[in-house]
This record gives sequence, structure tokens and C-alpha cells, in this order.
Amino acid sequence: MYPNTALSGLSGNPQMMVLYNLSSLFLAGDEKKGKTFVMDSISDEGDQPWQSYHTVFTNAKAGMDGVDKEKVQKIVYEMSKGSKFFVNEQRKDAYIKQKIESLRVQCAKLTENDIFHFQKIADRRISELEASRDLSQIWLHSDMDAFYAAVETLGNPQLKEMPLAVGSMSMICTANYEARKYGVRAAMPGFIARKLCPDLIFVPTNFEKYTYYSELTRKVFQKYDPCFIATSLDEAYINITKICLKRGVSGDKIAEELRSAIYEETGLTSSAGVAPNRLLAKVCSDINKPNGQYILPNDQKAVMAFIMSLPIRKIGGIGKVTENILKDVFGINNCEQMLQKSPLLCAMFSHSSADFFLSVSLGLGGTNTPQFRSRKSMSNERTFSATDKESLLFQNLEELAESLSDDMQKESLYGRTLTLKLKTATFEVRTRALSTTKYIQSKDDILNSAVKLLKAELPLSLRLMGLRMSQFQDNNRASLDTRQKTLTNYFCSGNSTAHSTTSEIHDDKVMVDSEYDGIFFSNDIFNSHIPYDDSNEPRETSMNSAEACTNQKKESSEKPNNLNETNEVQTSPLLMSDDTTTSTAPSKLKEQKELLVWVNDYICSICEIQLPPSFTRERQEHVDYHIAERLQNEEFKGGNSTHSICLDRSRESRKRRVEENPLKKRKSLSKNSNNYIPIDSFFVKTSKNN
Ligand code: DCP
Ligand code: MG
Repeated sequence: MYPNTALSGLSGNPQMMVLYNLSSLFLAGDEKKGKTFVMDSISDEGDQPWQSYHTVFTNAKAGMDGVDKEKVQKIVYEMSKGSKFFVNEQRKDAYIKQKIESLRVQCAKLTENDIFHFQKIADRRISELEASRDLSQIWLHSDMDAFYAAVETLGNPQLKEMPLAVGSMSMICTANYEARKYGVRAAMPGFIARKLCPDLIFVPTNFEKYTYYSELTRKVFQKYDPCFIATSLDEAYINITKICLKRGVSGDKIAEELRSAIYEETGLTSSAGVAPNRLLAKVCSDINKPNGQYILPNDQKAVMAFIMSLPIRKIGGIGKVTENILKDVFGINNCEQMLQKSPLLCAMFSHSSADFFLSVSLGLGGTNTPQFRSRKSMSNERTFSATDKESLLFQNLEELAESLSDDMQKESLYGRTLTLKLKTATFEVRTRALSTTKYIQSKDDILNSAVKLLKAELPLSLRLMGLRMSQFQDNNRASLDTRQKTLTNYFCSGNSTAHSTTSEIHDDKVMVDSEYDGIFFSNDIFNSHIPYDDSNEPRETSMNSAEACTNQKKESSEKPNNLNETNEVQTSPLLMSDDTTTSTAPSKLKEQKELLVWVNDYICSICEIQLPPSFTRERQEHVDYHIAERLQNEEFKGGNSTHSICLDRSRESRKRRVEENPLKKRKSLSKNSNNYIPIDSFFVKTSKNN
């Protein structure tokens, strides 16, 4: 089916597949060993250390093709060296390096049998995904060109030919295309931008103006698709299937027309991408920027040809961390290689992450308009020059509270959980949240809670503050308890300052944050299986068995027959059966599924996650996860049947994990809410009982 991939021709010949896998699947990773982009390698570069210093600033945006990358890299390196930002980059890079190394170690454990096994899984999944391909829809992604800068130029036309940045010396939000020729780009500190382009003109931000023009563009989108999906002030997805059919015109024609209409309405240029799904439409809108469009026909061959050579970083949801892991561990630079390495991806990542990678490499993406989108949160944030002056910090907080309250009033929203986001002068990101007993909306109520959160952190020097309200009234029951901590959170969470991520629909007004280009700008918000948040904050990735398990569990409820494909049940030395049979009443083992066995040597009988036998530690953790889950369930039911063996093992394993990674020490939650017992409180509780 895919002539360019290693899968074709090899399927059905296991021996060949194994040879292929073992020789070339690992090749790229080994070849690149020691040449990862991380800071360590800076010293390897001798007198040209900047060559391996890759930050968001050196990552090209549209309009930066002709830029002298080495010059930009050198200046960015020289200007940041020794700064707090630089130190923070080192910290993040060390984390990524560690992640890459551990994944390599994992990969090396895979046996020929493992590869053969996962090759079959990957082939089957690829066939299923291919069968689900929907070419019936035509999506258009619209993206304004250098949006803030273009709006500023409207009011001051002489800026048109000049290099222009919107923002300040500490941070710029965007640059016009003239400035981009010098390597100046969004999320870059203004002082570095000025060094790159000494004639650069700075204009401060004016969000009222940007919102006004954004609303004008939305009026245009509305005419083409009343259910259009706006993902930021300047971007939207528009389903043009009906209008193309109704008028008997092509997507190309509609894109031309829509861009002209935007121009007439606003005086601003935009770019568009037209494709069979949203993921591809977004990639396409960037191709002929500025003031251009690119059309990808609704044709499987055309899609595959397009996607095969596409660099992975172009895909929404693949940011710096994911890109580096895929490149440095698996040698994956483009989607063709991603497809070729699908067995390894299936072996090393959770089901949903592997699925995401496979779908991407087949050029699949969202095609349906979600019917109902309830707002889950509303937030705003401000970047400013680092300060520890409390009066300034509280003043900023008050402004944020006021603006959040205004926005909530506009949508008649009342919320219960307020999250304060802080970025310290040393670029450490913290989020702190509290839930109020009543639903709040007024500035005073919001500020009251926000002040409590901030005071608990002071004294502190900060460069960014943000407030987010969630748990809105009338949200469904499932989302009522913000303090609910799942087992997955427990096993996956890093230190308490890790940035919190969510698949909620956000409305972040200010998005000046170099660290989060993977989160807040992951515009295809309906692709729910984005594998990494790429926040660059140390977090566990989806390799974590517990997370994989949860993902898989969701999946398994949709596909109950998954296990039926295998008819052989093998036991492994890591069976939980010892624990369950000795400590659990027989009545509780009515269902085979309660007993953890490794079906066909790979598949967990409880959640159906697949873990190779050679992954002994991961399997042990996985078993521990199920033990903890079961104990928690029983605690829910009010049962007192404490299983001493299970508990001891869980506690031991928790202790082991904490000893291995002290950063993972968890603070117990002080209060439980509703009937939910957070897992870490649970451990505290059970140890008290004993
Ligand atoms: N923005 C921001 N901080 C960032 C990136 C962008 O505040 N790190 C703001 C300024 C941009 C607007 O969001 O004008 C839209 O972002 P885009 O990524 O679409 O960038 P532009 O519209 O400026 O340029 P392009 O022509 O590449 O779309
Ligand atoms: Mg734009």
C-alpha cells in the first residue's frame, strides 16, 4: 500500500522484517549518539558551541527561510549565555537528554521477537487507521499574517516597509516579515531581536485592537461555516464542504474568496490551507505564507505524497521535546520515517501516543465538527520584566483578576477553581490552585482567592503571572471535582512546580511564552491524543506504564474484543496472581480480568496495554499500578479488607520510586473533596491504619 515504506514488501516475511528492524530501526539513534541537541553537546562543539544551542528563537517561522541561521544561532547563544534563561534551558535540556537516554536503554532491550510482535501490531493498526480515512470533508485553515504587527501597521502605514516587532525589550509577541529576514521572531526577548536587527522598531501591544480585528475576521468565517472553530485570535478552522458542493466550486476558489473578504473587511492579509482534515489544513496554511494559500486535494495518494516528506515539527502537537525524542532515539525526521519506525513506536509508547504518531504519518486528522463544546476554563496571563516588588506583583494580579472577571461576565460564567500560574525570574513555572465553596465571578472574589495563592509563594521574583478559572457552574458532574487526583496523575506527575496541562478548551488571551509553544499553540485542539505537551518542564512522558494503562483502558472499553484475537494465555513470573489469590476473597476474582496475566506474553489482561517481557521494571510498576488501583476501588466501596501483601508491595514500590527520583516526592493533598480519595492521601491513610 505504501511503496516508500519498509512495511510494504516486508509484510508476510517475518525474517526479513526482523532483519530490517534490527539493522535499520536502531541505526539512526546510534548514529546520532552523543550528537543530541542538548547542552552537553555544546562542549563537544569546541569553539562553535552555538551550533548546538537550539531554542525556540532559532526555530524558523514563516518568512525566515533565507535567514542566516548560523549567525542567528551565534547571536542568540552569545546574548543568552550565562543568563537565567540559559541556565533554565540547560536544566530542560538535561531533562530531555535523560529522557532520550532512558528511551534508548528501553529500545535496546527489545528482542527480535518483540520487534516481530510489534511489527504485526503496527501493521494491523495502520490498516485500521487507513480504513478509517475520511476524504469527504474539505477543511480550510485561516491564519492572519504577522497578525499583531499587521494591525499596528494599519494605524501607522509608514511602518510597512520597516522591520517591526510588537512587544517590549523583554519579550516580543510577533515580528513583521521584514524583521523576520533578520531572524527576529515571536517569543524572542526584544534585546536579542535588537541585536539581530539594530533598526528594529518596537510597538507596544494593544489587545483591544487585536480583538476588534479578530472579531471582524470571525464575521467573515461565519458566512462560510456557522460552526467554524476559532483556535486563537488569528486562526480558525472552517469546514467548506457544504459551500463547495452548494456552489459547485473548488476549495481553491473558496480560499481565494475568503481571503479577499477578510482583506476587504479588515485591510489585513491572511493565508489559508485547504485539505481533507484539520491537521493537514493547518500545515498547508503555513506553506505559502504570507498572503498565500495551498490546496491539498481530497485524494489518498496526494495526501500520502504530501505527508511523506513532511518534517515532523510541522505537525501540530509535535513540539521541541517530541521532535528531539523522535529524532534522537528513533532517527525520525519526517513522516515517512515515522511510518517506517511504527513497530518501535508501538513498542515504546502508549497506545494513544503510538496511534497519534501512526495517524500523523498517514496524514489523518480531525474531520468532523464537534457538536458540543462546553467551555472548561478561561484564562489570561501577562509577561513583564522580572520583579520581586510586591506592590507591582499585586497590581498585576488585580489587573488579571479584573480582566478575567470581565471575560467571565461576558459569557455569564461562574467558576469554582482558580489557578495561579507563575513564572519566576529563573524561568521556573509553578501553578497553584484552590477551589472555593461557592461559584464566583466578581473581580473581588477572584482577587481574594488569587491573593491567597500568591501570598503563599512570596517572596519571589516573577516575570509572568496568569489566572485561570475552571469548574464552571452547570458543567457536568464528571468535571466537578478539581482536586480529584487520578492514579495516573499520581504516577505520572513530576515535581509540584510542573506546569499543569489539560485538554480543555482554553481561551488564553496573551500567549507570550517561549516555553509553551507546544501547549498553548497546539491549535488542533480536537486532536485529543497529542502525545506530549512539550512544555519542556520535566514531566513524565507517555512511556509511563500507568498513563499508558489509563489510555488503553479507555480504548478497551470501546474495543472489548481486542483480546479475543489472542487465544493463548501465558503466565509470567511477574504475575499478580500471588497477591490476588492470597489476599483477595475468591468472590472478587469472579472475572478473569481481575487477575493480571500477560496474555500471549505481552498483553495485560486487565487493561490490555502491551509490554514486552524484557521490560521487567516497567512490568513491575504496571502490576503495582493495578494493585494500587484495586485497593483504591475497594476503599471507595467502604470495604476494610486491607490486603497486606499488596499494600506492602505498593508501599515498597512507591518508596523505591521516591528514592530513585526524590523530585517525585508528593505533597499530600490536605483535603479530600466529595467522595474521592486521592491516591497519595490514600497511601497516607492506609499507613496510618496500620
Ligand atoms: N503571539 C504571541 N506570542 C507568541 C506567538 C504569537 O503573543 N509566542 C501572538 C502574536 C501574533 C499572534 O499571536 O501576531 C498570532 O500568532 P501567529 O503564530 O499566527 O503569528 P503571526 O500571525 O504573527 O505570524 P504568521 O504570519 O506566521 O501567522
Ligand atoms: Mg498568524
